[in-house]
Amino acid sequence: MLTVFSTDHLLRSPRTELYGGELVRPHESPERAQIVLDRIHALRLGEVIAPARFGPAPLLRVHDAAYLEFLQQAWRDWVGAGNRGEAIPDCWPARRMAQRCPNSILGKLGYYAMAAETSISHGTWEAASAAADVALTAASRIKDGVRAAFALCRPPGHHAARDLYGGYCFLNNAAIAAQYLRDGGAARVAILDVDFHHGNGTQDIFYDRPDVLYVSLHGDPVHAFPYFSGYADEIGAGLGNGFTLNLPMPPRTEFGIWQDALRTALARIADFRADALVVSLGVDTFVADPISFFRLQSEDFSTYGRMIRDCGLPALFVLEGGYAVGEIGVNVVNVLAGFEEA
Ligand code: B3N
Ligand code: ZN
Repeated sequence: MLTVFSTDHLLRSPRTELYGGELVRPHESPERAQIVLDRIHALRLGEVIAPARFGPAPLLRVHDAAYLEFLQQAWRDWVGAGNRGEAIPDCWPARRMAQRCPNSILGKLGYYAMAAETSISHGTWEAASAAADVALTAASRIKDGVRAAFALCRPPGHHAARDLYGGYCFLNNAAIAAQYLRDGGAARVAILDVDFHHGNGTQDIFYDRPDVLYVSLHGDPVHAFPYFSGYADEIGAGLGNGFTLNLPMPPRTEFGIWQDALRTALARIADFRADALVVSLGVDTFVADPISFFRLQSEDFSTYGRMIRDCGLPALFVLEGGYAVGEIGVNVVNVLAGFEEA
C-alpha cells in the first residue's frame, strides 16, 4: 500500500497538555509517527512518498476562512501578547453568552477551541497544513484509481470542525480528503471512523449532507471525550437525516462486541453505495491505550483490516489517534496489511 508522509509533522511538538489537572508531556507526540513509519518500512508495506502542496483552496472547502487565519496567526499573536507558556484557552462562549469572536488572542482561543488539552505551540500551523497535504496527496491517488492509500497524518484531524480545534486536532484531514474526492467526481463518499473517540468535527462538517455518510464506532460520550457529541440519536439533519450513524460502546468493550458494531457500520456503508471510503484510523481502541477504555488486541486490528477490505471499496486510511506508542506501529500496520491480504 502507498503511504504519504511528511517530516513537517515534527514541527508540531508542544511541551504541554492539560491532563488530570496538570500540564504533562503530550500524548500526541512526534514519536508516534516515526514508530508507524518504521513499521511500514520493516514490513515493506509499500512505497512511501512526500506530499504535494495543495494550497488553501481544498482547506476552504471544509473550514472557515477566519478560522484558518486564526490558526495561522495564533502562535505569533500569543507570543506578541507577552505570554511565556503555550497557548491554552481559559474562557469559553458558554450557554447564553455572545457567540462572537473577540480581538484578544485569549478570547480567540476560547472562541475557536472545543477543549483545553490541546496547546498551540510554535510550528503548529505548519505541521497541520502539511498533514492536510498528506491526506490530499493520498486522496489524489485514490481519485486516480489506486485501490488503497495511507495518509500518515500528524497532527490528527477528526475533532476539528469547520471553525473549531481541540482533541489534538486543527485541520480535519479526513473531511478535507472526503470533500476533495467529492469535488473530483465521486458522487458518494463514506467515512468510517474507527478511532476510540467520536469524530465530532467530521460529523459536524457533513451533518446536513446526504452525499457524505459518516459512521463512527467509539467510546460512549457519557464516559469519554468529546462528551458532547457522538450519541446514538445523532443521525444527521435536514437532507442529511439518516446519513450519520453513531455506534457508542461502554467501558471495557472487547473485540467481539466491537466487531458486531463494525459489521453494522459496513452494512450501512454497503447500503449507501459509496464510490470511495475514507477510514479515520485511530488505534486508541487498543487494550493498553493510556487514555481510552476498549480492549482490542493487536491481532484484532488485522481481522478488522480484512473486514474493511471485504467491503470492496477504494479506501483511503487517514491516521488519527493511538497513544500506546510501543504498539502503535504494529496496530496501525496490522490494519493496513490486513486490508492488503489476498
Ligand atoms: O480524554 C481525556 C482523558 C482521558 C483519561 C484521563 N485520565 C486517565 C486521567 C484524563 C483525560 N482527555 C481529553 C483529551 C482526549 C483527546 C483525544 C484525542 C483523540 O485521540 N481523538 O481521537
Ligand atoms: Zn482518539
